[in-house]
Amino acid sequence: MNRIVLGAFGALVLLAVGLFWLQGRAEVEAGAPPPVAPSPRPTGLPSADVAGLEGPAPPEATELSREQRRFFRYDRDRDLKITRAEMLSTRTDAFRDLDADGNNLLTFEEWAVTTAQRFDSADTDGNRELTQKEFATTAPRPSSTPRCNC
Ligand SMILES: [Ca+2]
Ligand SMILES: [Ca+2]
Ligand SMILES: [Ca+2]
Repeated sequence: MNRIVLGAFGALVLLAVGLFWLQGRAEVEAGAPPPVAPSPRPTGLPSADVAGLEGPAPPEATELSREQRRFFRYDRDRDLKITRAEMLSTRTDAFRDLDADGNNLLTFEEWAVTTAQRFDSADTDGNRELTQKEFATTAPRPSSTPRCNC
């Protein structure tokens, strides 16, 4: 008999807790602000009245002076100093073109290669001398573009 009373009492306690929980939840929902209605979305393209307004100027690179450009042509590592090697490096390709055997020494024959080749091509009989007729073939060709008489 005690068990039945104790079970009924437990069921009543659980029922009371459930009612209390439901009532509290209902009060929280009643105290909440009403839901905000979503604002209507604009249907047209966005626009603004910008008459009389001026935006900031876009960034621009500063123009280097002619002397600065010449300086940076030599200053390969951009340390704002030109070493002797940097200054002479512009001549390296031309030197290597002349140094036919690649020994980093320039003989007279290597240095005068253009003239030597011109002599060899003009010396048609191969006797290591040029006649007037052979020498005439070494004359520079007239330029196809007219010279300016400015
Ligand atoms: Ca440098
Ligand atoms: Ca050489
Ligand atoms: Ca000859």
